[in-house]
Amino acid sequence: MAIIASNFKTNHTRKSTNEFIQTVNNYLVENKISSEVYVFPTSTSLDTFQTVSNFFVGAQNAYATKNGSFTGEIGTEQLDEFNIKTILIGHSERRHILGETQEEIAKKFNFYKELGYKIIYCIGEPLEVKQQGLEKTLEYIYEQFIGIDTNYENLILAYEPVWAIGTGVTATNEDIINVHGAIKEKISKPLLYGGSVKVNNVREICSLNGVDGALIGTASWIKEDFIQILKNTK
Ligand code: G2H
Repeated sequence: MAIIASNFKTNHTRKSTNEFIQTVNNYLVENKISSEVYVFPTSTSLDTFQTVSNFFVGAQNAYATKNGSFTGEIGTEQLDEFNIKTILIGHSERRHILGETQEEIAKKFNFYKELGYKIIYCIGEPLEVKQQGLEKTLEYIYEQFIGIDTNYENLILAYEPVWAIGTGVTATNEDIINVHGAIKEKISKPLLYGGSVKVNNVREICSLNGVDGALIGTASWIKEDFIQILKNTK
């Protein structure tokens, strides 16, 4: 059974999010889809998911706090209002654009772990590291596990090579198999692949050894495409 997750990033309004989820939810209700489906909308649309039943909704980000003075952030007091118990942590855009350090990421991980949240934890190397070969790539990735309890029961991992994110360049099957195989030897958790997964390659990627599903950005933002992705992986 594949795990399929859509990361909206900074896309969709409340109106279009609502249309998306109603259409996807209807499709899931009417069809026998065995995939475990996750959607990560923007924070401003988290409440629009209160009427759906057939998939999990998660926060793309939240601070390691219940509430307090953290301008621009949300905490568990806000997530609780919408019964959100799933969170994405360690996404490359938060690491590389928003400047989150491994220490901050580990703190966030441990905070949400203590509360029992399902965590989708992202790891992945930039291009200059990939170019140094598999050994260096794995070294870099293992550093992204510092401070992270990889035995946590509600943990799903996502390998997202930075050079493949939003670029249209998908990792090769060999890249994916090598990295997933190495991670799986050390950590026995579901492991998704992310990075330019598309309607026409999702089935093949999800069938590779060591791949338990996909975390998808760009190709999942149009509801018809996301439904096609679900069809291709059911
Ligand atoms: C990787 C992925 C979703 P995209 O960030 O997390 O995005 O599919 O656009 O590469």
